[in-house]
Amino acid sequence: MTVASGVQAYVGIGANLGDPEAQVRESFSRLACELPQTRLTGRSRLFRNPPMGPQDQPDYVNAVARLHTRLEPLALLEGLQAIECACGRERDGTRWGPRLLDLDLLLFADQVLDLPGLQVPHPGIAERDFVILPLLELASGLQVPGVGALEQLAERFDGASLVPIVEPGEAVATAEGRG
Ligand code: A4P
Ligand code: MG
Repeated sequence: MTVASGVQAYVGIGANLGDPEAQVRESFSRLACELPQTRLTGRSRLFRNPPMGPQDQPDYVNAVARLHTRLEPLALLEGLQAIECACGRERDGTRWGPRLLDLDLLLFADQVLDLPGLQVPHPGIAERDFVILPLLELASGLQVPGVGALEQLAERFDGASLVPIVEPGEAVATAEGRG
């Protein structure tokens, strides 16, 4: 099933087992290559941050991807779950438990959906600094349907618990700059 001219969709990426940074980077590549009728059009920085929910689990690395897709929402979710599986994600039923890779469909155009197995905007989006602040890097001016203006949602967070992960190339540039 496809949406004729295509729409913008945003995907929240999270990982806290294995090598979370590598898995998040790999998921960007997979989002770019493995989803039919879909292009990766933006990627936020990666942020390390403490777990929301049970605290006896490692820190997370989170990021957000922007897609342009002609898939219908449920087909896109299916594609995201296939990528989670390909990256070794196993579901043991633990709510907010540790994971190799989690891909959440945050937003799909300006749609509000409450379907069996798919709620959009993703529930809890407004309470999560690790979603709202990376999203802001890709979508300033965005209205989160049924929730509010992204800029206003972001004002509630100081970003103190989100530590940006420096790209390997950036680290070299900084070191050279000091020399
Ligand atoms: N589902 C419904 N709507 C959606 C949607 N918009 N996107 C259904 C994706 N899935 C959606 O998801 C459970 C079911 O939700 C799916 O079968 C799908 O049909 P899941 O990925 O199997 O389970 P989950 O992710 O453990 O559940 P949940 O409650 O969605 O967890 P969250 O909200 O993803 O939270 N702390 C930090 N710092 N960073 C994190 O990324 N993530 C979690 C998990 C906990 N703590 C975290 C982080
Ligand atoms: Mg999930």
